[in-house]
Amino acid sequence: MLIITGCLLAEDGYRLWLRYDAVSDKALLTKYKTGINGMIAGGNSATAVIIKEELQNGLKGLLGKNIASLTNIVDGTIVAGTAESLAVIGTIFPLFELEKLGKEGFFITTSRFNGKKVIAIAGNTDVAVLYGVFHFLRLLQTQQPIDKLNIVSIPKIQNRILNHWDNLNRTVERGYAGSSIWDWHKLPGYIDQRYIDYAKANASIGINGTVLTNVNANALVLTKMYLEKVAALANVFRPYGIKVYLTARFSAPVETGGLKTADPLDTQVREWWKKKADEIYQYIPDFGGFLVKANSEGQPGPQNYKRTHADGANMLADAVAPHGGMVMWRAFVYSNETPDDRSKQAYSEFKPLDGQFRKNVLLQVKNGPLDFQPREPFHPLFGAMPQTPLMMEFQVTQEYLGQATSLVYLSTMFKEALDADTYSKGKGLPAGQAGSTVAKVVDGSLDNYSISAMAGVANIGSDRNWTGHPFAQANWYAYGRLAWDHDLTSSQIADEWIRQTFTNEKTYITAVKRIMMSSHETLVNYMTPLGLNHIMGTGHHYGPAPWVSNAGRADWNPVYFHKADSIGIGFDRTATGSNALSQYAKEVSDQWKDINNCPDEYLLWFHHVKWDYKMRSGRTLWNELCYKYYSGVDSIRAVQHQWNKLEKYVDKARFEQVKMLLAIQVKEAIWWRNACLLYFQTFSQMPIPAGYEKPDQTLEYYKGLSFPYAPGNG
Ligand code: GCW
Repeated sequence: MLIITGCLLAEDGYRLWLRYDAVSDKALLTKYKTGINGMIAGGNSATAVIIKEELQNGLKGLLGKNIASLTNIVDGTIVAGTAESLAVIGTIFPLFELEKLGKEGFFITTSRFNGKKVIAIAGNTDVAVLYGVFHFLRLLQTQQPIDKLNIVSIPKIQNRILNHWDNLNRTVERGYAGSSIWDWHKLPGYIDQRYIDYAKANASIGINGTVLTNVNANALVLTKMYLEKVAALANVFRPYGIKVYLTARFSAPVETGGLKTADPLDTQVREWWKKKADEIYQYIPDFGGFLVKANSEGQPGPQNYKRTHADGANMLADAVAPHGGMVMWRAFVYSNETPDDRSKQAYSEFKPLDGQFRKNVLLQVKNGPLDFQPREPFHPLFGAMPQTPLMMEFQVTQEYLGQATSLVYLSTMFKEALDADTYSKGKGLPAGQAGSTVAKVVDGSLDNYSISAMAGVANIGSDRNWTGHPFAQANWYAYGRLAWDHDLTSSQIADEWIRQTFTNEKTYITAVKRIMMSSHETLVNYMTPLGLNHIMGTGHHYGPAPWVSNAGRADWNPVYFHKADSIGIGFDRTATGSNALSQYAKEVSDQWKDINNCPDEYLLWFHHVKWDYKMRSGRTLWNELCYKYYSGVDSIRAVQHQWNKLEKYVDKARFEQVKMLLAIQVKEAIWWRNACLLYFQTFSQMPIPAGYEKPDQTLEYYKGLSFPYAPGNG
């Protein structure tokens, strides 16, 4: 029998990917142990203290020996610091080399100093060195050779931010992992260990900002009582290189400031925000700035006063600018009055405002034009506003992707958006040139943005394992790693994550990586194949409800999005329909406008397709739809089977958790398949092809299900 040390202990998932269990490969362990004999970490800052502790704790766990803090270099010394904090760093790395790293980049290099072998971890700031230390520990955790290191790593995006949709009453909008980790009531006096561990986990993947509060904002967080609490959190996060941001409720001057208006061009209002910003910076000198959801889904905004989004954003930008702060203004808007295709509205609203924003404003754009659906084409704003820094907003929490019960690795979905080619004319590229990817828009390289950022809506909560589903940790991890370097592959990231979170055992890694890499496609197949979208239950978005037609407004209804009728299914967004396609560069719309050319993935997103339309596969559309739904269920059943074979590689606790969750996921997949096909069949009037198992419930049964207390409902 195979004995795997370290993984048969009870695991509750709290340690995330920072477990630092003993290196299981004995030969490698011996190499590591002989190669690492001491450490010298420079500096006295709070960050420098963390660097020392992290190295010592990490190495103790991984190597099973205490690594002494030395004063003199011996063979096998880790030297970690900046040129200022540690002279040896300045000797090993010429200044011009260090300069290339900027504020956050790091080197990890094996070198010699006075004839002694050293492993040098260097950066220009203590936080950069901390990033390097975490990377070094990652090398050991993933059992990589360390005898010849020559690593240089510089983040491609400056601001790598988590967005918490956490409310002051500790509920979390679209949160599926318990309640908010921010215990506002006990702050500022009580500092939960979780805050420190949260900061550490984020720093280990390069996340350097956190928006503490929901974009559906509460003005109270900007009052003195809460600012003291926010400051306490900021103090915890600062040494880990993490800045705190808050959501700004646009009507705060009225709600908490006693003013009669929140008009962004009103002098009193502008003064109020300036004073508010000054006050915030007194509490939190390195406050990052504001995130704003305005004139969207009932949130107040400048349009209440007939002003533009630019007027609103610029007012806040002027308030934080003297302190070096920035404003992230969300592009997720769609109006009550506009009858136009909802997916077009953000572009229509913001594109004309290009060039009108202050330098410290970023427009925060969701990956797709609608709303975090399992699959969307990229948002047409990317590439369309060369004079405005656009930042990416991904949703890490799985609102529309199976919530807490589904194993879905989101990295492949994130990469799909980042790698998409906008064909926009970037500086230095002729119009229509391939290679103007969304990633290059976001990292600023295409249009020379002076600031760049990425946001991920967090999936973190008070559950012991942070994210509810043990595999949801991978999405937090992947988000951070991609924000640092969007060129990493999803497979690489999965590999790292599995090794650190579970084991370095090859059989396990290969099997689990395969499960993760296909998990998104599997979910798309059994939920929203061929470009379908937004057919989830109303409000909570749990489970299928394609039949709903009575939601508060037309464009909240699934029937609005799938448009099934006796002829076919899908939303015509070509010139004969809403012409949303015209918002993309010609090269892009040319690929998608012809029904025979459009990739299957986006077919029903852009076209209303006849039920008997002949697909690439040779099947009719109806049969293809059946095929997709059935293969989605088959795939997740196969995953269940594969997981059961991995029992011996996983600790009992997590093995059983995933096993139970997969059983739920299979049930939910069958529910999705049956409910959707039975419903769409009422239009197609075509049979589910022979050979497929028949739905075991009626459409009426599925329509009758209700979930009054489904979690995360805003
Ligand atoms: O997807 C929708 C969610 C809302 C959310 C909104 C947004 C915070 O259902 O809960 O509100 O997106 O992104 O603003």
